[in-house]
Amino acid sequence: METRAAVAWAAGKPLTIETIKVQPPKEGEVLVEVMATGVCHTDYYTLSGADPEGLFPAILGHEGAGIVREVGKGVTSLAVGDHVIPLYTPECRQCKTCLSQRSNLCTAIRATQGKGLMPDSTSRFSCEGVGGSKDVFHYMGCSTFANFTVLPEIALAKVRKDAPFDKICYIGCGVTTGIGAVINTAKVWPGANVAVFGLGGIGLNVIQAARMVGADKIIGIDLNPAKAEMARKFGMTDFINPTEVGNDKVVQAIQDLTGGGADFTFDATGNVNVMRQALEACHRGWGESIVIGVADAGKEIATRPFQLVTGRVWKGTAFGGARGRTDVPKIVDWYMDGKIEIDSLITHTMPLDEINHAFDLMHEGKSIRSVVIY
Ligand code: NAD
Ligand code: DAO
Ligand code: ZN
Repeated sequence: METRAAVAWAAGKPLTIETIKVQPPKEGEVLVEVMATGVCHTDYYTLSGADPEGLFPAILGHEGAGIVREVGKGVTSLAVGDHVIPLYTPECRQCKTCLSQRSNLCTAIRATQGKGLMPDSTSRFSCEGVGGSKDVFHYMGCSTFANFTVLPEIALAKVRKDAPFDKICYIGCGVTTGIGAVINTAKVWPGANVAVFGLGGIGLNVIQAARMVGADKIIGIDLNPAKAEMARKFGMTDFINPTEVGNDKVVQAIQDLTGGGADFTFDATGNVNVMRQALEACHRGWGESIVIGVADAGKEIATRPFQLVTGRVWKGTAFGGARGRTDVPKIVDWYMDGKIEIDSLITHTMPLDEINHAFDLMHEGKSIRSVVIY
């Protein structure tokens, strides 16, 4: 079939809207009509060329929601008409990692997904370019910047049909990452003191989850004071602007507010110096720091080992530790039941033709999340 897609032809070049060909789903695969997709920093990171694993040409996008239009042979858990959220972290329920129940990093299709291909090592996308038709790579196994995309069955969470696509697409990455980091990875307890570095699309979801589980102090840290207002609405109790207090005083400021350090801290900036501050702002003996931010290629983290010897714990989280097919439908329910807020985080919507504007808004710090509605 043919469909419209925003194609990334080369690093550093804007996406262009093209008519592409999509091959039908093969065994174990599903054709999805994408109804809405968020535009996330990770899409831009790859488009910019900074991602050493970025492949071109590709169809980016990994934060979508849509409807199953066709199922391949052997698909049993999904049927035509089901509403789904694509998962860049699949859940096969059969690999060593899935069976262990210790991690969400399913390995079933990891090798081919990382190469921009479907599990049989081919692409379902092609496009006429200079010099004829070219195969186009998949991205994070999702490619939600195409109106129709193909995914393995194990990379789709089936969700309720009354949930609005233009809101729940954000559960495909940002919401689940922030909320899952609190609930699955840190397991923040009621009454805990929490500090969140970076009050963007991820940090705000960390804050709302911390409030949901009954955290006591929820301290937000951001260089941009304009971020404080929204963060307060989501549950932030105290704000620290490193520029105002002095960057070298941030850890002390958190220790002062919490009587010795936070029980849990979260990095949602991707800056390795901030990751160090977050670790060192943890309470001696038990504080845990969760790295959510993805640092630029080649960056390394450092602290004095004595910080760990004296009981602080450094952890990371991918997709909030969520097992997508199991946990994502529950998060959709939380949204529909009013337990979590999404609407006000989606600050901009646009048609596919204007997708490059979403990147402009991101860089100008004007958006929390932009959503493309097909
Ligand atoms: P964002 O740009 O919306 O928010 C980042 C915030 O950090 C901004 O408000 C910015 O002002 C603030 N900031 C930047 N430098 C700072 C500093 N030195 N001190 C304090 N605040 C600072 O980004 P986002 O969408 O919220 O994503 C945050 C990070 O999470 C990114 O690195 C992204 O790649 C990563 N991420 C990780 C996962 C995962 O599964 N681990 C999933 C999605 C995104
Ligand atoms: O299993 O090794 C693996 C790959 C896991 C990929 C998880 C990606 C998490 C961070 C990506 C952030 C953006 C959306
Ligand atoms: Zn698995």
